[in-house]
Amino acid sequence: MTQQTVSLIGAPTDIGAGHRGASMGPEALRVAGLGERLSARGLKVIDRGNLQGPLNPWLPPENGYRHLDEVAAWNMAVHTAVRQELQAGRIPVMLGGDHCLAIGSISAVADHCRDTGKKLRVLWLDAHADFNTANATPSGNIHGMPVACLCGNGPDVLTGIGSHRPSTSPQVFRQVGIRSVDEGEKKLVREAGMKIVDMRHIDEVGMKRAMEEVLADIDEDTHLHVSFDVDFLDPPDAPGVGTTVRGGPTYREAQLCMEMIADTGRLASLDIVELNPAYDVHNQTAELAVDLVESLFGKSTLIR
Ligand code: 5AB
Ligand code: MN
Ligand code: MN
Ligand code: MN
Repeated sequence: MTQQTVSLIGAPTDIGAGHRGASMGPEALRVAGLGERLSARGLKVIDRGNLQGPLNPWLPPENGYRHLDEVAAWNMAVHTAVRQELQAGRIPVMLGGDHCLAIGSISAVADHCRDTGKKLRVLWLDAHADFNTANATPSGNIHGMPVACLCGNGPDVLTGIGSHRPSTSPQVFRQVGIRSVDEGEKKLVREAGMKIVDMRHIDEVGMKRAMEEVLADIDEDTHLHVSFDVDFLDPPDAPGVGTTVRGGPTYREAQLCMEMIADTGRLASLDIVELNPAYDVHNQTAELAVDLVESLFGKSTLIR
């Protein structure tokens, strides 16, 4: 098999979040050894450094959106960088930054899939559904809206990123680990038919069966994108995020989730987002994220 190349793309901003500090995420992941660990997996790793964008002006929301222009600027930079790496045949790994940046990365992946005739599947690993709109949001924070924007439900400056509006559709997504959905957002996910494996379902059937369901219709034509919001994990293991929600997957459950994704052999792009070193303890959440990403790229106990 030819050696795969991974491109690390830092997007150091907390422009879409309600807490400051996710802007330090890319460096914390590097310090935790992300590049070295992926190299040790046999991947070629290129670190593209960090993208640049506007500073966080830390202003209140306007018309339901906080920092809309700045969020658009960051996402355009992410879109361009991710698109470029995909066109060069590499696996882009976008290091957030907050989760609003998935608008840029996933719109780029969707454009790439249209060009190459691949079928896009997005695994959204998160405590939250991130399907809010200006009307439904309790906060105005755009990191709670990327899935809606990617499905065409959002402001023009965000839904218009990339060559197709909407970039994608609810059918493309499978959400895993969900345990916090706002009142108005619940109606939106139901109406959209969003496929959500919530924590109750994982409690009931176990992570193994839940992931079998999620991965069932992945085939050799599938481009698999994983959007890994670190608040997916259980807060005692992963305190370094701005928006903790108790009752997430345990360390073992999260490992199994990642290993089963790796087994498909279809992982082609990744976001690691919402890591917030300002809330972390000795970089433990970054180290845990790196550990899980190794599993996502195929590390297992007895093979390789
Ligand atoms: B994250 C909340 N639903 O919209 C909102 O971490 C939280 O990217 C959003 O999943 C959390 O403000 C966004 C209450
Ligand atoms: Mn999220
Ligand atoms: Mn989240
Ligand atoms: Mn968050």
